[in-house]
Amino acid sequence: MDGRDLVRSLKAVGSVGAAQGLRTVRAAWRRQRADALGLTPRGAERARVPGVLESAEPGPGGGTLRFGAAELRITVTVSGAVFWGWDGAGPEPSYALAGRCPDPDPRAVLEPDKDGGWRVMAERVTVVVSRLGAIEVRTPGGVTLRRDLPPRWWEPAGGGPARWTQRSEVPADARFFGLGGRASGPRLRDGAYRLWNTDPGRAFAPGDDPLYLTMPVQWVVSDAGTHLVFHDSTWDGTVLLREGVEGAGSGHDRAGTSELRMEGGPLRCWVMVGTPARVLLAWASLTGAPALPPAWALGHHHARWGFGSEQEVRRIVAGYQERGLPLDAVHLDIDHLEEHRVFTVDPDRFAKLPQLAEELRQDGIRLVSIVDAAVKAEPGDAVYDSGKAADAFVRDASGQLVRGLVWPGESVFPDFTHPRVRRWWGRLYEERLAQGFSGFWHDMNEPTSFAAFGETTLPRSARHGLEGRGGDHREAHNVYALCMARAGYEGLAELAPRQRPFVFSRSGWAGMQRYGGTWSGDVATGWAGLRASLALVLGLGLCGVPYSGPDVGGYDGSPDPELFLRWFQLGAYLPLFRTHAGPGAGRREPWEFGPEVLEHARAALLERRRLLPYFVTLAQLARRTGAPYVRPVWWGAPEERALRDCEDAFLLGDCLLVAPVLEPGAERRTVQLPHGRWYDTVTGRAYEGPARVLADAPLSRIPVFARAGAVLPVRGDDGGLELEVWAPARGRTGRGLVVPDAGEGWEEPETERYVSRRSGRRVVVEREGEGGAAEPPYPVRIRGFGEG
Ligand code: NBV
Repeated sequence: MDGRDLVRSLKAVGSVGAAQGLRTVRAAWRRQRADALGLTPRGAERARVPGVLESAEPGPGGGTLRFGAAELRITVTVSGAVFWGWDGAGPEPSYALAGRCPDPDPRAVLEPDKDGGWRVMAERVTVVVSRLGAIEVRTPGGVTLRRDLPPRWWEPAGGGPARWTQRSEVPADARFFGLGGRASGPRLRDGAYRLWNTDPGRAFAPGDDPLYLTMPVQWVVSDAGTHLVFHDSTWDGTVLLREGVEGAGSGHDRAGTSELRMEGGPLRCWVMVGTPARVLLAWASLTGAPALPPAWALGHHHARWGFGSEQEVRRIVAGYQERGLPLDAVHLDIDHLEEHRVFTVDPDRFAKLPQLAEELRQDGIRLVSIVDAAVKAEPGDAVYDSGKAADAFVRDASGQLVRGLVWPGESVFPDFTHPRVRRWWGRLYEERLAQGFSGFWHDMNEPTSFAAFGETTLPRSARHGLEGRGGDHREAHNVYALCMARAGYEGLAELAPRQRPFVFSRSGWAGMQRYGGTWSGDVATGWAGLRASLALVLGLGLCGVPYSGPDVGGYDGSPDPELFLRWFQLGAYLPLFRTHAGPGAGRREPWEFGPEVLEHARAALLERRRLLPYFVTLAQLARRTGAPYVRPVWWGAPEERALRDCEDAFLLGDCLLVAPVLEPGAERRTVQLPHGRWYDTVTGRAYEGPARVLADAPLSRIPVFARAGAVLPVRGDDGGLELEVWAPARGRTGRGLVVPDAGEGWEEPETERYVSRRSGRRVVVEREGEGGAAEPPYPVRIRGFGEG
């Protein structure tokens, strides 16, 4: 958004003060840019490559290899993940790691390889290093999954951080995924993907890159196997991807390539190899278990920028209730704040917020508050005053506070990379809790500042604490939101110790799942935006962030009834199911689109409510195993190429396959089914996979398939838990897991395991336990029986 657009939209939402503020801050911004340019110029640079291997020294889990001009340390850890770092880089300190680096695997040993190279052999992976510093990751069977060419550094002759490039080759048939939230995914085609969290400044669509949440986390899926590679540097960078080409007939294969260019930071990486489930388990054990959302956060959320008043909130809630539409949370955007200041409430329009919150809570509806990162720079503003006293705000190299322009006008930015500042910020949520809020929606934390010129974030020379190490914004930028999420999460856990915090954040980085989830930001209203919103959820899930979802209906425009409904139907199967839009956009209440849409939206809402126990289980399993709720259809069979290339369907846990309608006018669609029997959950019709089938997709529903044998927990008509069991194919068995709702505290309920099998003309379901199989403690409903 440029300066003029901003003034227009500020006026549109009634923020004339902020609009005037923009004009006065522009000049200051011009100075800030000059300061950004004031970073020591890089000047002449010298290129360096590792040189020739001179010596090798075995150590725990691997060892150290010394080259003529660089040193490489390799460690295989007990979690099966492999670490390597150049030039003395170790795994710590790291913003991504959940705790200390896992212990080295004592069974992994460094030993000589052929041609003067060395290798480390571990249970699930072999790493081979050539005498010039190329690194190959191989399966235990010896098939190459990735080959990193020797890296190259560019070092400023006058000193300062080195830039570096790492070029890698992957099998010709490989597909790339991940890199955080990418609108053009889930399969990342040839192109440049930047690693710099960015507010695109307008509603985004496929092709807009980067977005709010980038991560140097890459998945490579090929016939030979699956691996995740994480380059643990928070600096700005770019990944250039090029898929390979397989030689036709007698032609040669052209390997796929991934080239990472980093502006700085250590050259170190982690690699995880195995089935997708194993890879994410290793990733979650390294970077932390996903925070568990409370059950209400797995229901339906309704947000809007511009509810305007308590009366309006009540009116919307009543609209849901009168029509029998389930609603679990209402989100208040910046318009409920006093002059858009963080941690305030507009006393006129939201005079009795705690009372409203209590009323809603009685009806089973929670209030969620937006929390922006920036603080209005105005003496007298309580947050500003206390932050100033706590020396909490980002300064420039000369010691001046760095100022930007955000919704409240001229603003300053807490330095969340400082533990002391995180503690200060965390305590501010006390005010939100007193207002009755149950959840928190972090925004504008890339961080974003509306600049009239150049980049809309802080100057690169801005100083940050970086956990006491000190550094500038080039290093802190990408972890700013991660640290804000940590501040909020830890603050809330301390303020309300009996309650699990519920936080989700627009921006973030590797490891953010420890504190909460995210949403897809301002996705453009349109069919392309609908497609992008699924790509984001899938990509983020593979990067370890299982809880996310789009603004259903899109953020900016007015969806036609069909688009709204199709988006709503998709949203009903995504972890965060939220309708939301910005000012000037059409409304997003389901009854605004005519009676037919209302009826079908109601069906989607009721189905979501019925599936709530399944969502609760998926959330718990994500916490325990790292597996996202929403998984690519290749999750169980990454070697199946047709599944790798399927981008328009997803698995919801182990039991369901959801095939949303992503184009206008479709009344049926093709669906790529993985191996096994699948039932259309509405017609009960059975299909045998692997197959490409044509499924009915009338306006009333999107196709959803259940895996034969699946046992899934659902909510019965009386509100109690029931097991829905899809008949296993003859001679086969099935299974399912149930984790009962833990409430809002920290209790960790046990995972219940169920098996299903056929016995003559019946389907038998049993609970597995130490004392043998037992009757399930819930009513059981068998589906799909008789079809095959
Ligand atoms: O707080 C206003 C919006 C919010 O509705 C949206 O969800 C965020 O992604 N916010 C962005 C700031 C507006 C930027 C144009």
